[in-house]
Amino acid sequence: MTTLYNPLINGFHPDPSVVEVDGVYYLATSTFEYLPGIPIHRSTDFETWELIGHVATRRGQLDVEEVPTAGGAWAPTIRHRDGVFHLVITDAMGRGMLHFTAPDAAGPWSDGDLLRKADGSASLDGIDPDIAWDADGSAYITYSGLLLSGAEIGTHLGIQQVRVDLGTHRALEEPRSLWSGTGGGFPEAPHLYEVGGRWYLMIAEGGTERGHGISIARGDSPEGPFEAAPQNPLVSARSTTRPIQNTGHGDLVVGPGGQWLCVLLGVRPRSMTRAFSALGRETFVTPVRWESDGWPAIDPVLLNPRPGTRTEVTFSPGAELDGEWIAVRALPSDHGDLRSRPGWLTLRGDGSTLDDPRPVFIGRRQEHLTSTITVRMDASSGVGGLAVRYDERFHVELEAASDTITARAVVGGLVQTWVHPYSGGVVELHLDSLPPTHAPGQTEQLLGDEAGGGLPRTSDVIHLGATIDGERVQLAEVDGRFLSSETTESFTGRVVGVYAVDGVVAVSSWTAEGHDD
Ligand code: 6LW
Repeated sequence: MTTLYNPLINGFHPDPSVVEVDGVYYLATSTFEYLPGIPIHRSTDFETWELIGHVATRRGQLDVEEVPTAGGAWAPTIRHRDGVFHLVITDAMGRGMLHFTAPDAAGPWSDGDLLRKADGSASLDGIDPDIAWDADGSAYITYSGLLLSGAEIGTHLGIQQVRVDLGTHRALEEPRSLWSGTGGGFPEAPHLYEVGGRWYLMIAEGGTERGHGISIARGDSPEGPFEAAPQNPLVSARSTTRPIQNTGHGDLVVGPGGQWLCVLLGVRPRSMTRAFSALGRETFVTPVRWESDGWPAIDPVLLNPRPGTRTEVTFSPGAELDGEWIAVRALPSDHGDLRSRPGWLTLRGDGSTLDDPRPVFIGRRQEHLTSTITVRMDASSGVGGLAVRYDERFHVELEAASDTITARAVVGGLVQTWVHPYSGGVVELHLDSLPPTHAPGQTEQLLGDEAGGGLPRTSDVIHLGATIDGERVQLAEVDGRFLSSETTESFTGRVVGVYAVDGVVAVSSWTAEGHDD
């Protein structure tokens, strides 16, 4: 019996799509302006997932170097046919709608071909492409007709579909409109499945926030017409107090033992009714049953976190940066150098800061609601530190310079700093995300009983500290709601990383420990 852990993949991993090939599952998620883009996780049992590679590992596959924040790699569909993996995605505000292929899901993947309109003039207009083939081998691209450029930016044309020639990557016809849900906003994330001789069109609707849900319709052909299921939405956490909210944008697969499963995105908000999701959108899974009337039923998404983890990263000579490192509009290898100083990760500042679109920053997703991260850093020849970021406008950091350590919170353009003197040299920096408590002076984090318990009033509290000459000092505490997907209005999530502003900054170890109890 498979244990379905939830989250299935912890940390910023939205818009999951999954395919089964010879009993092995391959799952892809969105990465927006981060590189490498589009991680592929593999599992043989749906319990243990391993990061095996990324689709976008080379410059030019995605045009994210210049995309605005929240642009870039949006919502993949991964499929497999005749020995080839196919992945379609939108490089939003970048290249457009793309088709990648690879013989092995671990990569290398192709450069990516633009899926063009029938006249060849430009990319198909829309997001969230699905790829499916009918019995004759015709390839269908079904997508969400949200316009992301031009005078009519923001206009939504509903769910659209074209047949494409995968040789020329041109549409073979003008887009047709398909069933677009039960009336919820943002019909998106369409996937087409042929099951038992019928075609099912599953979509997300209601927007990717609290109203999110999944609905389905069916017809005799991939082109429709489609008849809506009477029980839509099949899954949604809207108007519930479930710990996993915003559930939607899913993909179906036959899991181990023939059990149908739906992978989907969700968030784990904490606090009272207006709650905050520190980590952003993560990947979850839930069982699917086919009823006798030929409609699928999707179970509510139940919380079932894995045990906590401890990750230690050292930078031994000859090693490469592992695949969990990501960078903003750049590859981690553009910033992180393991050769100059053996045993250390060296970053060279170029004057840019975390407020800039391309900071000298490499990081890893915050994976747990309770998380402590420590780095050992030498900033004796530069200025740099340890940061948690959502984007350029929302970040919190500890920054070491020659004679000071500065804690800084940047929240939508508002800046607060706390400065602590030190004598320079190697320092340990600590960035902890802890549950709200009744710590002295922190009673505002809870509502209710002063003696203990009480209702949390935020997602978490970010503690910023440093160990200097063997002594730990606490520089600041920052309310975690300021770095949540709700406050930042972000499609991404928390990424914690090291950065350099000026000169040379080196890191000898990274330790991340956390749990979701
Ligand atoms: C994605 C859309 C959505 O393209 O958010 O929740 C967008 N779903 O389907 C970005 O992830």
